[in-house]
Amino acid sequence: FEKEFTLIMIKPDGVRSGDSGKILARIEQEGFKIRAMKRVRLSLEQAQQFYSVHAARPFYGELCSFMASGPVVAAILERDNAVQHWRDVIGATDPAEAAPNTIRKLYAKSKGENAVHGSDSVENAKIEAAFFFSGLELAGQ
Ligand code: DAT
Ligand code: MG
Repeated sequence: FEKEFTLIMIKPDGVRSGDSGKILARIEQEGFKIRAMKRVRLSLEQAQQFYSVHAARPFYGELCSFMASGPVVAAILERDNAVQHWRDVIGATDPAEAAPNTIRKLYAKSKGENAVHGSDSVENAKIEAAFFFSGLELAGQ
């Protein structure tokens, strides 16, 4: 990619509530290029692997079963400052604390079911992109 990228997900609650289209429109309004995208349902084991950094946290079990409860939309988004810009667009983890007009303020229900994911660093964006997408899927992007 020419610019920075981040790995995002529309989580099962966002897909279930029919907000995927609005979130994808927001992605393009914010100047991101969608470089790869897929809709997949994670197994419990895959959710546990994706969130393994949180394995010791008390909410880990609940988080992983929620993430495996229905399909997610995963995408690689490219833009200047992609990681931080997406974190700004989604807002705080807890929608009650998220700024006005952020995706979590608009669409999330709770701290646990908060509509979207975003990588927290450029390094983790690479790891998370490789979790969802193969080199073949990214070739020619
Ligand atoms: P973020 O998704 O904003 O990067 P995180 O990495 O701290 O937040 O946590 C990952 C996910 O775990 C988060 O999106 C929702 C869930 N989670 C975090 N803190 C929680 C809590 N206190 N109670 C329930 N779920 C929580
Ligand atoms: Mg995080």
